[in-house]
Amino acid sequence: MKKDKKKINHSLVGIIMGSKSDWGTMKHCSDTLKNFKIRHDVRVISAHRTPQRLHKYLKEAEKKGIEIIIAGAGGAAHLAGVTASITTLPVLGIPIESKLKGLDSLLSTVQMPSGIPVGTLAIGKAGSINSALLAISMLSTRYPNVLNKLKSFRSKFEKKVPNKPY
Ligand code: RP5
Repeated sequence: MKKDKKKINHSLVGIIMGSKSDWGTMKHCSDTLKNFKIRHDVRVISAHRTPQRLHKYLKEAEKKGIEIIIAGAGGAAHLAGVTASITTLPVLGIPIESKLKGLDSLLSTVQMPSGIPVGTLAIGKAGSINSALLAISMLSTRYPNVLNKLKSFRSKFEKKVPNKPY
């Protein structure tokens, strides 16, 4: 169902990350959403360090009208998977770079057994930016103003690519 042009006064996206140390990566996600003027909130929530905070946050997120959760975590990165097991909101996962260059984070996030999906993006900054762009794309099917901004972004993006490599 398309949303009308009424101003949206609540966050549409919730960004969560396992540690404050993930912010350097997750900031790119927040900045991308800001560029599209998509309201979002940002929290440090860990699946293993603050499990109660995670449950409380997701309960409130659903009530507050958040539509998509983006979860970044590194190492044994189960935050996105645990989040997806608690909520029916779509969950996008960002593997954070780690001592193993993020390969551990990637496999921990992407290898969900069938039944509880996590839409996993690339390791690090690229994944962080793309998670925001994917969330924007998902929102664009319901919010015509978001669709217009996305189309304009894509058109500018294409123009930035040079025709020749030299
Ligand atoms: C994970 O452990 C976090 O998502 C972070 O990427 C990693 C390291 O956390 P810190 O030790 O830096 O707090 O849970």
